[in-house]
Amino acid sequence: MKKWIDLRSDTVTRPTPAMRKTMSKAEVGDDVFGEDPTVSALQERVAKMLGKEAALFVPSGTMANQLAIKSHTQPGDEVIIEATSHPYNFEGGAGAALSGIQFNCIKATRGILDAQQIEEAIRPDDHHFPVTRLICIENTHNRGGGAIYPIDKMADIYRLTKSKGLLVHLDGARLWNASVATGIRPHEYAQWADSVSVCLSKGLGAPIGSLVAGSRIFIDRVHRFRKMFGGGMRQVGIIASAGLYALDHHIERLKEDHQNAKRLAVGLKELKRVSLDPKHVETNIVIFDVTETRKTGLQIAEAMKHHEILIHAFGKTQIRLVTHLDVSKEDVETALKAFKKVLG
Ligand code: TLP
Repeated sequence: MKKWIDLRSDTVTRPTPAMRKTMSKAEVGDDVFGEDPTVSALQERVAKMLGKEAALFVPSGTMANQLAIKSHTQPGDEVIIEATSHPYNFEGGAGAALSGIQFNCIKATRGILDAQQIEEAIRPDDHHFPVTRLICIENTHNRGGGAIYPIDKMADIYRLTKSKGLLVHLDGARLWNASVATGIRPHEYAQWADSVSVCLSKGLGAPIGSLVAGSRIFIDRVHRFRKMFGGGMRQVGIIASAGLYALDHHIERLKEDHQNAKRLAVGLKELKRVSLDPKHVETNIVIFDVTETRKTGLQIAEAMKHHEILIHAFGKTQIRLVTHLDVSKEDVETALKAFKKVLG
């Protein structure tokens, strides 16, 4: 049977045989009682990698972000965030529904805000206004085409928030990609945020799992809200072991995904009616515009299915491709040939 090439997201990876073998041997216990040794090991490992006092294992990146927002804010507070960010656009309105916050969305090129833009958005201390409490940033930035947050910008934002008594949450679902691409260690990025969420089930290839990290006091609050959100899990050492395996074996290889994404971008650039700049492809995400093809993203996605390739239409005129563990160099060449037929 021919294998479909799935470029829709790095969430589609399947656990490798070696990962499954590790999972089958995992030691487990009831993690709601704090008795799962594998979960505890994963939490300690990730806290250490991020240079934070503690970390908590949760089912998804969405829950990780929303627990952070809930734990940092009070209902009625305002959270400053970039307009195309994940927590604002792709988490089902959870910020309003679960934390009663409102987002103050700022537009920024490729998702990267700078301190000055944030400073201008911070509300004055006046009872007419909501209280600005939290800044959320995303590294890498999904809708920004996998853009890496320059660490100097993160540092400037963090320093600004400290001078104003505010907090920073970093959505680091793909922080591993940023780290591998730049050589900057995860804890070096994480020092510029009060809390960080990271995912194991995207580029790292685990079937499930994210973590929230921060100070011990903050993680105690997150733990309480995880219970409230129904995210307390029992013998989940089975899945935590997949996460530990991924941290050991699947971080360095993200470089291959980045090379594959770059190759896709360079190949697509050769097609006349496609608009993208390969130098903007810094990690494993390629977003390009198809307006000039006079076809919609959805029509192109349908046409690519005839070549057994799955892609993601973003709005009417954009397409997103994401490279990952289950996409080889050869798959990329096959995909480029198919794009040539569909768009050339
Ligand atoms: N992103 C998914 C979809 O939800 C769009 C994807 O295919 O890219 N933060 C960022 C930056 C993300 O990209 C995602 C997932 C999440 C958080 C949420 O993670 P999950 O899907 O585990 O809730």
